Amino acid sequence: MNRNERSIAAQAVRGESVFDTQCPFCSVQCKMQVIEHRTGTERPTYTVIPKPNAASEGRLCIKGMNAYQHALTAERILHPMARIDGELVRISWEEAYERIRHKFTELRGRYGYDSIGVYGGGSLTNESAYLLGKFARIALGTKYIDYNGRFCMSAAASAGNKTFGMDRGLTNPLSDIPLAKCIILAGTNIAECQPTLMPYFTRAKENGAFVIVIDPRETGTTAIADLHLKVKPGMDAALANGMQKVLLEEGLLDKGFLANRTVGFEKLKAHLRQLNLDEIAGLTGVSEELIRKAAIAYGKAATGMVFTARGVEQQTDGYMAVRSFLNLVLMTGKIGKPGSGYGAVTGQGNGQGGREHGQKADQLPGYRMIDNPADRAYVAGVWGIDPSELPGKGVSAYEMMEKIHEEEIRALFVMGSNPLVSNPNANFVEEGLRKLDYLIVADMFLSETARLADLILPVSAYIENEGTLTNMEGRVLLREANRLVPGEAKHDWQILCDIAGKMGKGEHFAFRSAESVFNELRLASKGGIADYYGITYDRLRKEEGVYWPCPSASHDSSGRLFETTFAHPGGKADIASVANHLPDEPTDGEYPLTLTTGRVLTHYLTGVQTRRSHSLAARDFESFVEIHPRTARKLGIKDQSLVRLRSRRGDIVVRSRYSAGIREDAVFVPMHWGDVQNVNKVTNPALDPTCRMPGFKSCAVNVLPLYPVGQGG
Ligand SMILES: Nc1nc2c(c(=O)[nH]1)N[C@H]1C(S)=C(S)[C@@H](COP(=O)(O)OP(=O)(O)OC[C@H]3O[C@@H](n4cnc5c(=O)[nH]c(N)nc54)[C@H](O)[C@@H]3O)O[C@H]1N2
Ligand SMILES: Nc1nc2c(c(=O)[nH]1)N[C@H]1C(S)=C(S)[C@@H](COP(=O)(O)OP(=O)(O)OC[C@H]3O[C@@H](n4cnc5c(=O)[nH]c(N)nc54)[C@H](O)[C@@H]3O)O[C@H]1N2
Ligand code: SF4
Ligand SMILES: [Mo]
Repeated sequence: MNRNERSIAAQAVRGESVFDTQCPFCSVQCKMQVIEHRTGTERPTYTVIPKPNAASEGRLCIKGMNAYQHALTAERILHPMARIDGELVRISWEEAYERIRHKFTELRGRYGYDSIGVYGGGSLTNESAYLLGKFARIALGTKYIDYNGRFCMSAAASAGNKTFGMDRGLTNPLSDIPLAKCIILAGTNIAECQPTLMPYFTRAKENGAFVIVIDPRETGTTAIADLHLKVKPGMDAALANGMQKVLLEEGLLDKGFLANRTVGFEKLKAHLRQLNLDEIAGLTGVSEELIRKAAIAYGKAATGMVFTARGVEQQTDGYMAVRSFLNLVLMTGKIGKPGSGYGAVTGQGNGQGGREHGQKADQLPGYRMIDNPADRAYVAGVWGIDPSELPGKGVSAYEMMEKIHEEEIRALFVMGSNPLVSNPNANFVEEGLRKLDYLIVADMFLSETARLADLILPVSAYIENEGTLTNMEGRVLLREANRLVPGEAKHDWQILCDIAGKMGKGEHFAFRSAESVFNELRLASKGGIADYYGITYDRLRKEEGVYWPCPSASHDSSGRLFETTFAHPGGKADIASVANHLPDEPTDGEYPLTLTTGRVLTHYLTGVQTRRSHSLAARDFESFVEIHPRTARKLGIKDQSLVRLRSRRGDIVVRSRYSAGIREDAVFVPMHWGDVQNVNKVTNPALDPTCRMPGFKSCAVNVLPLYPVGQGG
C-alpha cells in the first residue's frame, strides 16, 4: 500500500456512520438513530438518539438506549456451525443447507412430513413470520408450526376474537389514553415493560384520571395507582366478577349499549346474581370494600380504559380471565369512543404482526384460519398451489414439546426463540430437545437452546435487517436497517428462501428483498381480518406507520376500532359468564407459597440479548426471588442470600430480595436467566383449555435457604 492508499484506507475507517432503526425489544417499537464514531485506531464509540414517532413521541428507555451493545458484541455468531463428534464446528452455508436437505429428506421418508416441526417468534419481522408459515406448509409440508407468542398473546387474542370478532392489541390509539377518566391496569407493569408509554398515563392523571392497578406486588406501575388491588395470583377472573356484580347492583350500566351492541347480558345477570362478594373477597385476597371502590370508580367515570397483560393472561384460565375484564368494558359501554376502550398490552416487538400472518398452528396469513375451506382456497391461490396441498392444523408451542417426547416430531427448526428458557417445565423441554434427531437453531447468539443444536444458522440483527413490524396499536412500521451484516450472517427470510430452494420449492420462494416478501404478504392478507393490502413500503416511508385493517392504498384510519359496530357477523359483542376459576396447582403443606414470574426493567425475555449488553447486565447480573420479609424470616431466609426454590417439577437457586410490597403468600422470580436460574424449571405446564397458554403466573413452591443461618451465604 503506498502513502496515498494508506490515507484513503484510514479515512474509510475514520468518521461516522449513521443507522436509522427501531428498538428490537418491546411492542412500542421506539424509533432511534445509532451513530458510530470511528477514530481510526481505537474501538468505535456510539451515540444513540431517540427519534420522534407517533407511539414513543421521541422517547427511548434504558433497553433501547443500550440495544446497540448486544448487536455489536463479539459474541455474535458469524458463520454456520454443525455438531461434529460432539463439537460445534464452522461449516459453509452450502454444507449447512446440504445437511438440512439430507436430514429432512431422510426423516420425511422414514416418518412422514409431520416429523419436522417449525418454531418461530414474535421478534421476527412480518416478512419473516409470514414466510416461516409458508415455509412450514409449502417447503416442508408439515402441520407442526407454532411460535413463542403462544406464551404471550394467545389468551388476549382468543378473548378479543370471541368477544369482539377481532384481535388487535389496543382498540384505541395511544393518544386516547390521556382522555380516559378511569384506567384499570390489570396484570400489566407498563413502567418496566413499556416504559416509554408511561407519559400517556401520567398525562391522564394530570387530566384527573383515577388509576387502578391490579397486581400481587408493588411495581413501578403501582407507583402511579390511586388504588392498588393486591390480588392473589391467578384470581383475576373472580376479581373482575366481583367488580361486575357491583356494577350490576349499583346500576352502573349502559343499558342502551347493552341492548344494541351486545349479546349475552341476560345470562350474565343471572350468573352474577348467584355470586357472593364476600366469597370473592376470600378467594382474591382483596376486600369487598376495595372491590366496590374500584368498580364504582370505573362505572361512574365518563370515560375509561381497561388494559390487561400477562399477569391476567398467563394463567390456566387466561382466556376467560380476559373475558371477565371485557365484561366490565361492555357493561359500561366504555369502548369505541375517545378515551374509552380496551388494550391487551402486546409484548414482543412484533408480538402483534407475528400473530397475524401464519406462524400459529391454526392460522394462515391475514388472520385467516387453516381449517376454514374458503381461507385455504384463497391463500392456496396466492401461493399457486392446490388447497389440498396445505397441511391442516398443528398443535401449540408447549404441545410440540410433548410431540417431541412422543417422537412424533423428530426434527425442530427454531427461528427467533429460546424455547429451553421460555417454555414451562424446562427440565422436560430439555430432555425433549436432547432427544431430537436434529435440532436447527437460527439465531444471532449461542442461546441456551442453540447450545443443544445440531446445526446453527447465523442471522442478522435488527440494525441490519430491514422489514416491517406492527406495534401494539396495530400500527405497521417500516424498520430501516442499513448496517452491513457481520461475518456470513444472513437475514431470516433469505435463509428460508435458500432452504426452500434446496427442498425443491424454490419457485414459491423467489424473493429478492424484504419488500418483495411484503408485497406477497399484502396480497395473502387481502380481505382477511388483518388486511395489509393497502400498506406499501412507499407509504410507510412517507407516513409514521399505517394502522390495519388497511384494505386500499387510499384507506386511512384513526386507529380507533368498534366505534359503531363490532367485527362479528351480527356486529354485536359477545358477553361471557365467567367462573371464579382457581389456579391449576393449589398450595399445600409441602409447597406453601405461590410463585409468580415476570420481568424487570433492564432485561428482555430469556435475556439472550440483554445479558450480552454490558450496561444492562451490570444493572441486574443475576436472578432473584422477591419475598415478603415476614415470610422470609419465618423460613430463616436473610435478605440478599442464596435460596433454593422448588416445585413438583424442579428447582432453581436465586438470591433473596426482601420486599414489603409483595403479598406474604406469594413470591416473584423474573424470567431472564437460564441454567440454574431458569425459573421455568419450576413452572407448571398445565395449559388453558381454549388458547393453550401455560399458567406461568401461578404454581405452588417452597423456598429454603441454600446455606441455613450460620453457614455463610
Ligand atoms: N423490561 C422488559 N420489558 C418487556 C419484556 C421484558 O422481558 N422485559 N417483555 C416484553 C413482552 S414479550 C411482554 S409479553 C410484556 C409483558 O409485560 P407485562 O405483562 O406487563 O409483564 P410481567 O412482568 O410478565 O407481568 C406483569 C405484572 O403481572 C403481575 N402479576 C403476576 N401474577 C399476577 C396475577 O395473577 N394477577 C395479576 N393481576 N397480576 C399478576 C406481576 O407482578 C407483574 O408486575 O413485556 C414486554 N416488555
Ligand atoms: N416463566 C415465564 N416464562 C415465560 C414468560 C413469563 O412471563 N414467565 N413469558 C413468555 C412470553 S410473554 C414470551 S414472549 C416468551 C418469549 O420467549 P423466547 O422467544 O424464547 O424469548 P427471547 O429471549 O425473545 O428469545 C428470542 C431468541 O431469538 C433471538 N432473536 C432475536 N431476534 C431475532 C431475529 O430477528 N431472528 C432470529 N432468527 N432470532 C432472533 C434471540 O437472540 C433469542 O435467542 O417467553 C415466555 N415465557
Ligand atoms: S424496550 Fe420498548 S420502550 Fe424501551 S426503547 Fe425499546 S421499544 Fe421503546
Ligand atoms: Mo411476550
